Amino acid sequence: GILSNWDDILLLNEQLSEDERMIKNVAHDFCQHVLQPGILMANRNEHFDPNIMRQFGEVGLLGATIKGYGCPGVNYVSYGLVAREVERVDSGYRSAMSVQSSLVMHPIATFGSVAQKEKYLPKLATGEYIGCFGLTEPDAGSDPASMRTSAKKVAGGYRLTGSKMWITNSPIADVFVVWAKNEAEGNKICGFVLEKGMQGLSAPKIEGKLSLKASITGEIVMDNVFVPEENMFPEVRGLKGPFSCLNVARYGISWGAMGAAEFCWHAARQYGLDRHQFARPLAQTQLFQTKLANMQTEIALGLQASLRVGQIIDSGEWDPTMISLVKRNNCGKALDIARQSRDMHGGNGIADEFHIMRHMINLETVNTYEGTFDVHGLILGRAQTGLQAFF
Ligand code: TGC
Ligand code: FAD
Repeated sequence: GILSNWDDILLLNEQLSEDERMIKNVAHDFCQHVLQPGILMANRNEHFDPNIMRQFGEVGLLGATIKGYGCPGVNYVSYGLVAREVERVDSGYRSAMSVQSSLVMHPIATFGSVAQKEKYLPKLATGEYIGCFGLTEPDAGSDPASMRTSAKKVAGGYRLTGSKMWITNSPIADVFVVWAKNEAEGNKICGFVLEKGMQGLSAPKIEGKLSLKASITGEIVMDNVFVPEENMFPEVRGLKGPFSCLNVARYGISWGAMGAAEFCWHAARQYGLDRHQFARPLAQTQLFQTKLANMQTEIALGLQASLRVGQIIDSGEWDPTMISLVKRNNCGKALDIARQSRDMHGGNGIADEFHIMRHMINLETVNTYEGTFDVHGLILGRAQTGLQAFF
Protein backbone atom coordinates (compact mmCIF):
# COMPACT_ATOMS: atom_id res chain seq x y z
CA GLY A 1 0.00 0.00 0.00
CA ILE A 2 0.90 3.67 0.00
CA LEU A 3 1.95 3.52 3.64
CA SER A 4 5.31 1.81 3.69
CA ASN A 5 6.28 2.81 7.20
CA TRP A 6 4.38 3.19 10.48
CA ASP A 7 6.83 5.93 11.46
CA ASP A 8 5.92 8.23 8.55
CA ILE A 9 2.14 8.11 8.52
CA LEU A 10 1.66 11.45 6.73
CA LEU A 11 4.32 10.66 4.14
CA LEU A 12 6.69 13.46 5.12
CA ASN A 13 9.52 11.97 3.11
CA GLU A 14 7.52 12.18 -0.08
CA GLN A 15 7.02 15.89 0.45
CA LEU A 16 10.76 16.53 0.39
CA SER A 17 12.76 17.39 -2.70
CA GLU A 18 15.53 15.11 -3.90
CA ASP A 19 18.14 17.47 -2.39
CA GLU A 20 16.33 17.70 0.94
CA ARG A 21 16.10 13.93 1.19
CA MET A 22 19.78 13.58 0.42
CA ILE A 23 20.78 16.12 3.10
CA LYS A 24 18.53 14.39 5.61
CA ASN A 25 20.18 11.05 4.84
CA VAL A 26 23.71 12.45 5.10
CA ALA A 27 22.84 14.09 8.43
CA HIS A 28 21.18 10.90 9.69
CA ASP A 29 24.21 8.74 8.89
CA PHE A 30 26.63 11.24 10.39
CA CYS A 31 24.61 11.58 13.59
CA GLN A 32 24.06 7.85 14.04
CA HIS A 33 27.64 6.81 13.21
CA VAL A 34 29.69 9.67 14.61
CA LEU A 35 27.63 11.24 17.41
CA GLN A 36 25.41 8.50 18.83
CA PRO A 37 28.21 6.10 19.93
CA GLY A 38 29.80 8.66 22.28
CA ILE A 39 26.77 10.37 23.75
CA LEU A 40 26.29 8.11 26.74
CA MET A 41 29.71 8.79 28.23
CA ALA A 42 29.78 12.44 27.13
CA ASN A 43 26.55 13.00 29.03
CA ARG A 44 27.58 10.91 32.03
CA ASN A 45 30.90 12.79 32.30
CA GLU A 46 29.40 16.15 31.42
CA HIS A 47 31.86 16.56 28.57
CA PHE A 48 31.58 18.40 25.25
CA ASP A 49 34.43 17.51 22.89
CA PRO A 50 35.21 20.61 20.77
CA ASN A 51 36.28 18.25 18.00
CA ILE A 52 32.58 17.57 17.40
CA MET A 53 32.35 21.08 15.99
CA ARG A 54 35.03 20.30 13.41
CA GLN A 55 33.21 17.08 12.53
CA PHE A 56 30.00 19.07 12.00
CA GLY A 57 32.04 21.39 9.80
CA GLU A 58 33.47 18.57 7.72
CA VAL A 59 30.01 17.34 6.74
CA GLY A 60 28.84 20.89 5.99
CA LEU A 61 26.39 21.23 8.86
CA LEU A 62 27.60 24.62 10.19
CA GLY A 63 25.95 27.72 8.76
CA ALA A 64 24.33 25.42 6.24
CA THR A 65 21.86 28.03 4.95
CA ILE A 66 24.54 30.66 4.30
CA LYS A 67 25.69 31.20 0.72
CA GLY A 68 29.43 31.59 0.17
CA TYR A 69 32.29 31.69 2.71
CA GLY A 70 32.60 27.92 2.54
CA CYS A 71 28.96 27.31 3.50
CA PRO A 72 26.65 25.08 1.42
CA GLY A 73 23.69 27.48 1.09
CA VAL A 74 20.90 24.93 1.50
CA ASN A 75 17.28 25.92 2.20
CA TYR A 76 15.52 26.19 5.58
CA VAL A 77 13.66 22.92 5.18
CA SER A 78 17.04 21.21 4.92
CA TYR A 79 18.35 23.09 7.96
CA GLY A 80 15.33 21.82 9.92
CA LEU A 81 15.88 18.26 8.77
CA VAL A 82 19.48 18.46 9.99
CA ALA A 83 18.40 19.79 13.40
CA ARG A 84 15.94 16.90 13.70
CA GLU A 85 18.70 14.34 13.02
CA VAL A 86 21.16 15.94 15.43
CA GLU A 87 18.62 16.20 18.25
CA ARG A 88 17.56 12.60 17.70
CA VAL A 89 20.98 11.97 19.32
CA ASP A 90 21.05 14.78 21.88
CA SER A 91 19.57 18.24 22.37
CA GLY A 92 22.99 19.44 23.54
CA TYR A 93 24.61 18.59 20.22
CA ARG A 94 21.81 20.33 18.35
CA SER A 95 22.38 23.28 20.67
CA ALA A 96 26.06 23.46 19.75
CA MET A 97 25.18 23.28 16.06
CA SER A 98 22.32 25.75 16.17
CA VAL A 99 24.16 28.36 18.23
CA GLN A 100 27.08 28.26 15.80
CA SER A 101 24.81 28.38 12.74
CA SER A 102 21.86 30.55 13.70
CA LEU A 103 23.12 32.72 16.51
CA VAL A 104 26.72 33.36 15.46
CA MET A 105 27.14 32.80 11.72
CA HIS A 106 23.68 34.08 10.77
CA PRO A 107 24.11 37.53 12.41
CA ILE A 108 27.64 37.88 11.02
CA ALA A 109 26.34 36.97 7.54
CA THR A 110 23.28 39.23 7.87
CA PHE A 111 24.56 42.22 9.86
CA GLY A 112 28.34 41.96 9.57
CA SER A 113 30.65 44.10 7.45
CA VAL A 114 32.41 42.45 4.51
CA ALA A 115 35.60 42.36 6.59
CA GLN A 116 33.79 40.63 9.49
CA LYS A 117 32.29 38.05 7.15
CA GLU A 118 35.62 37.30 5.55
CA LYS A 119 37.40 37.10 8.86
CA TYR A 120 34.98 34.89 10.78
CA LEU A 121 32.63 32.92 8.54
CA PRO A 122 35.06 30.53 6.83
CA LYS A 123 36.60 29.43 10.15
CA LEU A 124 33.22 29.14 11.84
CA ALA A 125 32.05 27.01 8.90
CA THR A 126 34.84 24.47 9.40
CA GLY A 127 34.47 24.50 13.17
CA GLU A 128 38.02 25.78 13.59
CA TYR A 129 36.39 28.67 15.48
CA ILE A 130 33.65 28.01 18.01
CA GLY A 131 31.11 30.75 18.53
CA CYS A 132 28.66 31.76 21.24
CA PHE A 133 25.79 34.25 21.55
CA GLY A 134 25.33 36.44 24.59
CA LEU A 135 21.90 37.95 25.10
CA THR A 136 20.62 36.60 28.45
CA GLU A 137 21.90 38.15 31.69
CA PRO A 138 21.48 37.13 35.32
CA ASP A 139 18.65 39.68 35.67
CA ALA A 140 17.38 39.72 32.07
CA GLY A 141 16.08 36.45 30.61
CA SER A 142 12.61 36.57 29.09
CA ASP A 143 12.93 40.35 29.13
CA PRO A 144 16.18 41.07 27.27
CA ALA A 145 15.23 44.75 26.90
CA SER A 146 16.19 45.14 30.56
CA MET A 147 19.80 44.08 29.90
CA ARG A 148 22.51 46.02 31.71
CA THR A 149 25.61 45.28 29.64
CA SER A 150 26.84 48.60 28.36
CA ALA A 151 29.13 49.82 25.60
CA LYS A 152 30.92 53.11 26.21
CA LYS A 153 32.43 54.94 23.21
CA VAL A 154 36.19 55.50 23.44
CA ALA A 155 38.85 56.36 20.88
CA GLY A 156 38.91 53.64 18.20
CA GLY A 157 36.07 51.58 19.58
CA TYR A 158 34.01 50.73 22.65
CA ARG A 159 34.51 49.50 26.18
CA LEU A 160 32.04 46.78 27.20
CA THR A 161 31.09 46.04 30.79
CA GLY A 162 28.52 43.56 32.05
CA SER A 163 27.80 39.88 32.33
CA LYS A 164 25.87 37.33 30.32
CA MET A 165 24.43 34.16 31.86
CA TRP A 166 23.52 30.69 30.55
CA ILE A 167 25.58 30.99 27.40
CA THR A 168 25.93 27.82 25.32
CA ASN A 169 29.58 27.16 24.29
CA SER A 170 30.98 30.27 26.01
CA PRO A 171 33.79 28.53 27.98
CA ILE A 172 35.24 27.10 24.75
CA ALA A 173 34.34 29.96 22.41
CA ASP A 174 36.77 31.80 20.17
CA VAL A 175 34.14 34.26 18.92
CA PHE A 176 31.48 35.92 21.10
CA VAL A 177 28.49 37.71 19.56
CA VAL A 178 27.41 40.00 22.40
CA TRP A 179 24.49 42.42 22.60
CA ALA A 180 24.92 45.59 24.67
CA LYS A 181 23.35 48.99 25.23
CA ASN A 182 25.31 51.66 23.42
CA GLU A 183 25.50 54.72 25.66
CA ALA A 184 26.60 56.93 22.76
CA GLU A 185 23.35 56.15 20.93
CA GLY A 186 20.81 56.63 23.71
CA ASN A 187 21.26 53.05 24.96
CA LYS A 188 20.13 51.41 21.73
CA ILE A 189 21.05 47.74 21.63
CA CYS A 190 24.04 47.02 19.38
CA GLY A 191 25.87 43.81 18.47
CA PHE A 192 29.61 43.27 18.92
CA VAL A 193 31.96 40.46 17.96
CA LEU A 194 34.42 39.77 20.76
CA GLU A 195 37.37 37.41 20.56
CA LYS A 196 38.90 35.07 23.08
CA GLY A 197 41.90 36.66 24.75
CA MET A 198 40.59 40.24 24.76
CA GLN A 199 41.65 41.87 28.00
CA GLY A 200 38.93 41.79 30.66
CA LEU A 201 36.94 39.04 28.94
CA SER A 202 36.34 35.70 30.68
CA ALA A 203 33.82 32.88 30.30
CA PRO A 204 33.58 30.66 33.38
CA LYS A 205 31.74 27.36 33.05
CA ILE A 206 28.45 26.91 34.89
CA GLU A 207 28.74 23.80 37.07
CA GLY A 208 25.99 21.56 38.36
CA LYS A 209 23.69 21.49 35.35
CA LEU A 210 21.31 18.52 35.46
CA SER A 211 20.12 19.09 31.88
CA LEU A 212 21.95 19.38 28.56
CA LYS A 213 25.03 17.89 30.18
CA ALA A 214 26.70 17.05 26.86
CA SER A 215 26.64 20.76 26.00
CA ILE A 216 28.92 23.23 27.74
CA THR A 217 27.31 26.34 29.22
CA GLY A 218 28.93 29.35 30.84
CA GLU A 219 28.87 33.02 31.66
CA ILE A 220 30.46 35.84 29.71
CA VAL A 221 32.07 38.34 32.05
CA MET A 222 33.17 41.65 30.53
CA ASP A 223 35.20 44.00 32.66
CA ASN A 224 35.83 47.13 30.59
CA VAL A 225 36.75 45.05 27.51
CA PHE A 226 38.07 47.17 24.63
CA VAL A 227 36.33 46.20 21.39
CA PRO A 228 37.56 47.94 18.23
CA GLU A 229 35.02 49.87 16.16
CA GLU A 230 35.36 47.39 13.27
CA ASN A 231 34.02 44.62 15.54
CA MET A 232 30.62 46.25 15.92
CA PHE A 233 27.75 45.33 13.59
CA PRO A 234 27.58 48.58 11.64
CA GLU A 235 23.87 49.01 11.02
CA VAL A 236 21.50 46.87 13.05
CA ARG A 237 20.02 48.57 16.13
CA GLY A 238 17.50 47.48 18.75
CA LEU A 239 16.16 44.10 19.78
CA LYS A 240 15.35 43.14 16.22
CA GLY A 241 19.08 42.35 15.87
CA PRO A 242 19.15 39.49 18.37
CA PHE A 243 15.53 38.53 17.66
CA SER A 244 16.24 37.94 13.97
CA CYS A 245 18.83 35.38 15.04
CA LEU A 246 16.39 33.79 17.47
CA ASN A 247 13.79 33.38 14.71
CA VAL A 248 16.10 31.07 12.80
CA ALA A 249 17.29 29.15 15.85
CA ARG A 250 13.75 28.69 17.18
CA TYR A 251 12.59 27.34 13.84
CA GLY A 252 15.41 24.76 13.94
CA ILE A 253 14.52 23.84 17.53
CA SER A 254 10.95 23.08 16.46
CA TRP A 255 12.34 20.33 14.21
CA GLY A 256 14.99 19.28 16.69
CA ALA A 257 12.54 18.72 19.53
CA MET A 258 10.57 16.41 17.22
CA GLY A 259 13.76 14.42 16.55
CA ALA A 260 14.24 13.86 20.27
CA ALA A 261 10.55 12.93 20.57
CA GLU A 262 10.85 10.44 17.71
CA PHE A 263 13.74 8.75 19.48
CA CYS A 264 11.61 8.39 22.63
CA TRP A 265 8.59 7.15 20.68
CA HIS A 266 10.51 4.54 18.69
CA ALA A 267 12.24 3.34 21.84
CA ALA A 268 8.91 3.00 23.70
CA ARG A 269 7.44 0.97 20.82
CA GLN A 270 10.43 -1.34 20.67
CA TYR A 271 10.55 -1.72 24.44
CA GLY A 272 6.86 -2.62 24.45
CA LEU A 273 7.41 -5.28 21.79
CA ASP A 274 10.38 -6.82 23.59
CA ARG A 275 9.25 -6.68 27.20
CA HIS A 276 6.71 -9.21 28.44
CA GLN A 277 4.62 -8.86 31.58
CA PHE A 278 1.51 -10.85 32.45
CA ALA A 279 2.49 -13.33 29.71
CA ARG A 280 2.27 -10.95 26.79
CA PRO A 281 4.22 -8.07 25.28
CA LEU A 282 3.54 -4.72 26.96
CA ALA A 283 2.77 -3.47 23.45
CA GLN A 284 -0.24 -5.77 23.43
CA THR A 285 -2.02 -3.78 26.10
CA GLN A 286 -4.56 -1.09 25.36
CA LEU A 287 -2.88 1.51 27.54
CA PHE A 288 0.48 1.02 25.84
CA GLN A 289 -1.00 1.23 22.36
CA THR A 290 -2.98 4.37 23.14
CA LYS A 291 0.17 6.05 24.41
CA LEU A 292 2.02 5.06 21.23
CA ALA A 293 -0.86 6.42 19.16
CA ASN A 294 -0.70 9.73 21.01
CA MET A 295 3.03 9.99 20.38
CA GLN A 296 2.63 9.15 16.71
CA THR A 297 -0.11 11.75 16.35
CA GLU A 298 1.72 14.65 17.96
CA ILE A 299 4.95 13.87 16.13
CA ALA A 300 3.29 13.54 12.72
CA LEU A 301 1.40 16.82 13.22
CA GLY A 302 4.41 18.62 14.69
CA LEU A 303 6.69 17.61 11.82
CA GLN A 304 4.11 18.67 9.24
CA ALA A 305 3.81 22.05 10.95
CA SER A 306 7.58 22.60 10.96
CA LEU A 307 7.81 21.53 7.34
CA ARG A 308 5.10 24.04 6.45
CA VAL A 309 6.87 26.85 8.32
CA GLY A 310 10.16 25.92 6.63
CA GLN A 311 8.53 26.05 3.21
CA ILE A 312 7.04 29.45 4.02
CA ILE A 313 10.45 30.75 5.17
CA ASP A 314 11.99 29.39 1.97
CA SER A 315 9.36 31.23 -0.04
CA GLY A 316 10.66 34.49 1.49
CA GLU A 317 7.54 35.95 3.16
CA TRP A 318 7.01 34.77 6.73
CA ASP A 319 6.09 36.01 10.18
CA PRO A 320 7.86 35.27 13.50
CA THR A 321 4.56 34.23 15.12
CA MET A 322 4.55 31.13 12.89
CA ILE A 323 7.84 30.20 14.48
CA SER A 324 6.54 30.84 18.01
CA LEU A 325 3.69 28.44 17.28
CA VAL A 326 5.92 25.54 16.24
CA LYS A 327 8.70 26.22 18.76
CA ARG A 328 6.19 26.29 21.61
CA ASN A 329 4.02 23.38 20.56
CA ASN A 330 6.79 21.03 19.45
CA CYS A 331 8.90 21.59 22.56
CA GLY A 332 5.92 21.13 24.85
CA LYS A 333 4.76 17.99 23.05
CA ALA A 334 8.27 16.54 22.89
CA LEU A 335 8.64 16.97 26.64
CA ASP A 336 5.30 15.20 27.25
CA ILE A 337 6.31 12.36 24.93
CA ALA A 338 9.70 11.93 26.62
CA ARG A 339 8.02 11.78 30.05
CA GLN A 340 5.56 9.15 28.79
CA SER A 341 8.33 7.09 27.25
CA ARG A 342 10.30 7.26 30.48
CA ASP A 343 7.29 5.86 32.30
CA MET A 344 6.73 3.11 29.72
CA HIS A 345 10.32 1.92 30.20
CA GLY A 346 9.65 1.22 33.87
CA GLY A 347 12.79 1.05 36.01
CA ASN A 348 14.98 0.82 32.93
CA GLY A 349 13.64 4.24 32.01
CA ILE A 350 15.87 5.88 34.59
CA ALA A 351 19.07 4.20 33.33
CA ASP A 352 21.19 6.31 31.01
CA GLU A 353 21.86 3.30 28.73
CA PHE A 354 18.27 3.63 27.55
CA HIS A 355 18.78 7.33 26.65
CA ILE A 356 15.16 8.27 27.43
CA MET A 357 15.65 10.13 30.67
CA ARG A 358 18.54 12.07 29.13
CA HIS A 359 16.24 13.27 26.34
CA MET A 360 13.52 14.03 28.88
CA ILE A 361 15.81 16.12 31.06
CA ASN A 362 17.34 17.87 28.04
CA LEU A 363 13.88 18.83 26.80
CA GLU A 364 13.27 20.73 30.05
CA THR A 365 15.95 23.15 28.85
CA VAL A 366 14.72 23.15 25.26
CA ASN A 367 11.26 24.10 26.49
CA THR A 368 12.82 27.01 28.42
CA TYR A 369 15.53 28.51 26.23
CA GLU A 370 14.97 30.63 23.14
CA GLY A 371 11.76 31.91 24.72
CA THR A 372 9.94 29.80 27.28
CA PHE A 373 6.75 27.90 26.47
CA ASP A 374 4.69 30.59 28.20
CA VAL A 375 6.54 33.50 26.59
CA HIS A 376 5.74 32.09 23.14
CA GLY A 377 2.13 31.77 24.29
CA LEU A 378 2.21 35.48 25.12
CA ILE A 379 3.71 36.31 21.72
CA LEU A 380 0.86 34.39 20.04
CA GLY A 381 -1.70 35.97 22.38
CA ARG A 382 -0.45 39.46 21.61
CA ALA A 383 -0.55 38.82 17.88
CA GLN A 384 -4.17 37.70 17.90
CA THR A 385 -5.56 40.23 20.40
CA GLY A 386 -3.34 43.23 19.79
CA LEU A 387 -2.92 43.41 23.58
CA GLN A 388 0.47 42.89 25.09
CA ALA A 389 0.42 40.98 28.38
CA PHE A 390 4.12 40.80 29.23
CA PHE A 391 4.01 43.78 31.57
P1 TGC B 1 9.01 43.97 21.41
O1 TGC B 1 8.57 45.34 21.79
O2 TGC B 1 8.03 42.94 21.06
O3 TGC B 1 10.07 44.10 20.20
C1 TGC B 1 11.22 44.93 20.29
C2 TGC B 1 11.75 45.13 18.88
O4 TGC B 1 12.14 43.86 18.33
C3 TGC B 1 11.34 43.58 17.15
N1 TGC B 1 10.98 42.15 17.19
C4 TGC B 1 11.42 41.26 16.31
N2 TGC B 1 12.19 41.37 15.23
C5 TGC B 1 12.45 40.25 14.53
N3 TGC B 1 11.97 39.03 14.90
C6 TGC B 1 11.20 38.88 15.98
N4 TGC B 1 10.77 37.68 16.34
C7 TGC B 1 10.88 40.02 16.75
N5 TGC B 1 10.16 40.23 17.87
C8 TGC B 1 10.22 41.53 18.13
C9 TGC B 1 10.14 44.46 17.27
O5 TGC B 1 9.59 44.72 15.99
C10 TGC B 1 10.72 45.68 17.91
O6 TGC B 1 11.41 46.42 16.91
P2 TGC B 1 11.50 48.02 16.98
O7 TGC B 1 12.23 48.39 15.73
O8 TGC B 1 10.08 48.50 17.03
O9 TGC B 1 12.25 48.33 18.24
O10 TGC B 1 9.95 43.45 22.59
P3 TGC B 1 9.64 43.19 24.09
O11 TGC B 1 10.71 43.83 24.89
O12 TGC B 1 8.20 43.51 24.42
O13 TGC B 1 9.89 41.62 24.15
C11 TGC B 1 8.92 40.73 24.25
C12 TGC B 1 9.34 39.25 24.06
C13 TGC B 1 8.91 38.48 25.27
C14 TGC B 1 8.63 38.76 22.84
C15 TGC B 1 10.82 39.02 23.84
O14 TGC B 1 11.58 39.76 24.67
C16 TGC B 1 11.25 37.56 23.88
O15 TGC B 1 11.18 36.87 22.87
N6 TGC B 1 11.77 37.04 25.02
C17 TGC B 1 12.40 35.73 25.09
C18 TGC B 1 13.89 35.91 25.17
C19 TGC B 1 14.63 34.83 24.45
O16 TGC B 1 14.14 34.11 23.62
N7 TGC B 1 15.90 34.70 24.77
C20 TGC B 1 16.72 33.74 24.08
C21 TGC B 1 18.16 33.89 24.43
S1 TGC B 1 19.24 33.00 23.34
C22 TGC B 1 19.06 31.41 23.75
O17 TGC B 1 18.28 31.00 24.54
C23 TGC B 1 19.94 30.47 23.05
S2 TGC B 1 19.84 28.85 23.55
C24 TGC B 1 20.39 28.20 22.13
C25 TGC B 1 20.79 26.79 22.17
O18 TGC B 1 21.65 26.41 23.01
O19 TGC B 1 20.31 26.07 21.25
P1 FAD C 1 12.70 34.03 33.45
O1 FAD C 1 12.58 35.01 32.35
O2 FAD C 1 13.09 34.54 34.80
O3 FAD C 1 11.41 33.15 33.54
C1 FAD C 1 11.06 32.34 34.68
C2 FAD C 1 9.61 31.87 34.51
O4 FAD C 1 8.74 32.99 34.46
C3 FAD C 1 9.35 31.08 33.21
O5 FAD C 1 8.43 30.06 33.46
C4 FAD C 1 8.72 32.12 32.29
O6 FAD C 1 7.88 31.53 31.30
C5 FAD C 1 7.93 32.93 33.28
N1 FAD C 1 7.68 34.31 32.81
C6 FAD C 1 8.60 35.24 32.43
N2 FAD C 1 7.98 36.37 32.05
C7 FAD C 1 6.65 36.16 32.18
C8 FAD C 1 5.48 36.95 31.94
N3 FAD C 1 5.56 38.20 31.48
N4 FAD C 1 4.27 36.39 32.19
C9 FAD C 1 4.18 35.12 32.64
N5 FAD C 1 5.24 34.32 32.89
C10 FAD C 1 6.47 34.84 32.66
N6 FAD C 1 20.76 32.62 26.45
C11 FAD C 1 21.60 33.24 25.56
O7 FAD C 1 21.56 34.45 25.39
N7 FAD C 1 22.50 32.50 24.84
C12 FAD C 1 22.62 31.16 24.98
O8 FAD C 1 23.45 30.53 24.30
C13 FAD C 1 21.77 30.49 25.92
N8 FAD C 1 21.91 29.15 26.13
C14 FAD C 1 21.22 28.57 27.16
C15 FAD C 1 21.51 27.25 27.52
C16 FAD C 1 20.88 26.66 28.60
C17 FAD C 1 21.25 25.29 29.04
C18 FAD C 1 19.87 27.38 29.30
C19 FAD C 1 19.14 26.76 30.46
C20 FAD C 1 19.56 28.66 28.93
C21 FAD C 1 20.24 29.28 27.88
N9 FAD C 1 20.02 30.64 27.55
C22 FAD C 1 20.84 31.27 26.64
C23 FAD C 1 19.10 31.45 28.36
C24 FAD C 1 17.63 31.24 28.04
O9 FAD C 1 17.27 31.85 26.84
C25 FAD C 1 16.81 31.79 29.22
O10 FAD C 1 16.98 30.90 30.29
C26 FAD C 1 15.34 31.94 28.87
O11 FAD C 1 15.14 32.95 27.91
C27 FAD C 1 14.47 32.23 30.11
O12 FAD C 1 15.00 33.27 30.85
P2 FAD C 1 15.24 33.09 32.45
O13 FAD C 1 16.00 31.85 32.65
O14 FAD C 1 15.82 34.35 32.96
O15 FAD C 1 13.81 32.88 33.04
